[in-house]
Amino acid sequence: MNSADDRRRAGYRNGGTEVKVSCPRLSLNDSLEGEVQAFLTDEDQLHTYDDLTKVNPVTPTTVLKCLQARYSAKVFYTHAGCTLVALNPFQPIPGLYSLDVMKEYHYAPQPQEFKPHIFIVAEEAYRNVQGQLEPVNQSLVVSGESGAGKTWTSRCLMKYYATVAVTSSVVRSQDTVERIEKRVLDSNPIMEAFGNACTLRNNNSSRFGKYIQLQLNRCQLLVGASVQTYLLEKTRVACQPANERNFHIFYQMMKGATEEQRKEWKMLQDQHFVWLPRSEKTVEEDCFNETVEAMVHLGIDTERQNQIFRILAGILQLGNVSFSSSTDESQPCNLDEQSKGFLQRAAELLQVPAEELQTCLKVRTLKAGKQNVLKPCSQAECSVRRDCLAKVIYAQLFEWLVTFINNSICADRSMWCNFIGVLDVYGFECFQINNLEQLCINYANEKLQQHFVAHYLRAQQEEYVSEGLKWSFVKYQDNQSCLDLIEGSPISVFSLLNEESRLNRASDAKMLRVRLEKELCDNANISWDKFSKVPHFTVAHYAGKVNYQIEGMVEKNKDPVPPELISLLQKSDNRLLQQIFTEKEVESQTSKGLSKVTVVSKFKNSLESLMKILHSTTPHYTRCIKPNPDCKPLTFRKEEVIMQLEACGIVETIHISAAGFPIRIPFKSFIQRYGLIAKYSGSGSHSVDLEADSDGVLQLEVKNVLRAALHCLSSEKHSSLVHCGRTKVFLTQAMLDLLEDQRKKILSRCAFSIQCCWLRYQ
Ligand code: AOV
Ligand code: MG
Repeated sequence: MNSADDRRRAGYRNGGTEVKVSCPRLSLNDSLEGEVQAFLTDEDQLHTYDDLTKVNPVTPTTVLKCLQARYSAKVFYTHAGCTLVALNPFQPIPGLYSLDVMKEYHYAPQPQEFKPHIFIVAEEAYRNVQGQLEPVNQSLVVSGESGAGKTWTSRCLMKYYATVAVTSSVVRSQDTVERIEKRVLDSNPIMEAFGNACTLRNNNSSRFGKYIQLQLNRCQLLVGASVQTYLLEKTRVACQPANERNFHIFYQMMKGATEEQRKEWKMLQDQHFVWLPRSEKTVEEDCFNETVEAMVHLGIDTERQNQIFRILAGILQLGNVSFSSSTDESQPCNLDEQSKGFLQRAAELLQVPAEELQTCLKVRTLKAGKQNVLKPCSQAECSVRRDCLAKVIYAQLFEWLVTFINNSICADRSMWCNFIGVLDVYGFECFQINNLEQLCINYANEKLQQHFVAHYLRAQQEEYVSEGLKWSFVKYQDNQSCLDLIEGSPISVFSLLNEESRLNRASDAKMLRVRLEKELCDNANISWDKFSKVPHFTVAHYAGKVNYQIEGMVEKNKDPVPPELISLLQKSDNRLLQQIFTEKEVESQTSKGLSKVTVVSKFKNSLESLMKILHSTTPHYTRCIKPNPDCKPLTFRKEEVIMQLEACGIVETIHISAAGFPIRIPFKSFIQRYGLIAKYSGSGSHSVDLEADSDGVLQLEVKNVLRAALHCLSSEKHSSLVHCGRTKVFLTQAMLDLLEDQRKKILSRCAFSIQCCWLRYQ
């Protein structure tokens, strides 16, 4: 017995037991109404069910009720077969993640016997790494919508390993032990400062996806880690949605800088920066020291820090530069006095020549043969170039930080043999307006869902096999057709988008719309509303339909960076800027490489590498659920939760279960309830292959009952509605109804006879 599924199968879990039977013997007191309730979960007991798949019947409604009952009882974790569902408490729960609790789960012979907890998942993965025959890498996939608790959960998992995977008796330099676990944990505040922001949905929303691999040596000790990030939302630097904020680091600097730093970074105490909007929410901004401390631990020295903060301060100054059109169209735009000052300061902080910066923002250099032709940009174009400069600097700085962190925490390949990966990615998104970002995010979720379903089906199939059932899920249709629509070849949304990006046509949105309609009309997963004013296409994802706006998609996919801006940054006296832009071959400059470097191509490639890693590991899924949109404690909004259960595939897996045999009744309970059918139907035996070959007494009795029941129905076809396993009977809902019907008939017949006897006796 090596896997968690095996242990669960063997009934190791406490609470939430199988089916309860309340009617063991035929008696006058048997109620004829609502008896099937005996097999269905008692609503008063719902909160005791530790596994949603054990609720009978397994339907979205019962699952929802169970989660609600548990949330009210302040129980936040529940298993759903091989998945863990984590409800966000939105308040600190004292002791839930304490060191003692970690130890309890870590040292327990069977942690699965304890209450569901994220530490069970952590510990299971930790034990699985060793494997029985050979070590197996593990992946912990954490998903859920914005604010559901993915990052919190990922941090919990990292803390768990940074605690249990270092307290070994193996003698090592204390210094190394402290340094590595601390450094791994210190990567969090840095990445969150630079990659998280306050949004409408979450005060600390991660604006990038992250996969961190915790590297373990032969003794299962944490010796290092490596981080891979995905799709940073760089547009936020220059454009923050209404009532949302820029990345935390800017606010931390504004609040935490010393007087001296403020002077150096040209940030006055209450200076207004256009790119630093204040939202109505109160946000924790006092983390500057923590971020700086983490930087120090990871080896970012004061000089480097200063280069980083000067760049960030330069970006803020850039945001205050605004352009006004020139009266003469052949002349570049103008800057008012204030903007000139901001531009000057931006140039000083970015350490580039101010004149050149101004020209780069206002004038485009076009190639005409061997000659360069200068063309003044319109007011709007100037703003686009300014934003583009800020975005490219921030994105490259973030990438540099991730590389630096990796160099600092990654162990030499010879030092580690296995890893546990933690994946914290954005969940399925469906907003009022969805564009390329949402298409990429939802595409990633489709990929993960496919992986999840395959894993889930395997687990289900394994249970059937261990019970001696031959049934298989061949009929189940997965989401491949949606993935084909998005990324398939030769024609898909991505391929058309890339082609339009390469063709560089003026009317790209119109062309894209026409081509999507014409070339993908056969795919059932895409549709259009021909009467809609805003051109869009609708994709039917596994989690629901999403409308994607076509306008702007091609441009976003091209993500062009004017080469003049890159050359300018390469000339910077800021050593860091110089380094990141010289080292980086800016791919978009070469038209040849364009198809490779479009946003979707890059994203598809990085996702494919991720999927390859996931496929090579044993996955563990945690689905975080946000019980209400206002982030309030103790508030459970059913409609919100069911939508999330749908979006994370729990409902889908419930449907898959339902496609098989959603009702599983242990032999003993089955006989107690339906034994009367064999006893009172007076039927002979009916030849049905019940598939089980074990000769257990209980199994024979079950077979007798089933024979009797099926004989009454005198129909062979019903035999496919039930399977007799080694320890349980597997039933479809239809079969359960039939058995209940028969039972009811027998009960009323008996009740009638007793009544007659009684009357006669009278
Ligand atoms: P997310 O990662 O899923 O959203 P977070 O992990 O940032 O969500 O969680 C949002 C907030 O919920 C946290 O800041 C905590 O205040 C609270 N929270 C989450 N889990 C717990 C818990 N187990 N106990 C107490 N409070 C919790 V996003 O990154 O926006 O998709 O991008
Ligand atoms: Mg997050």
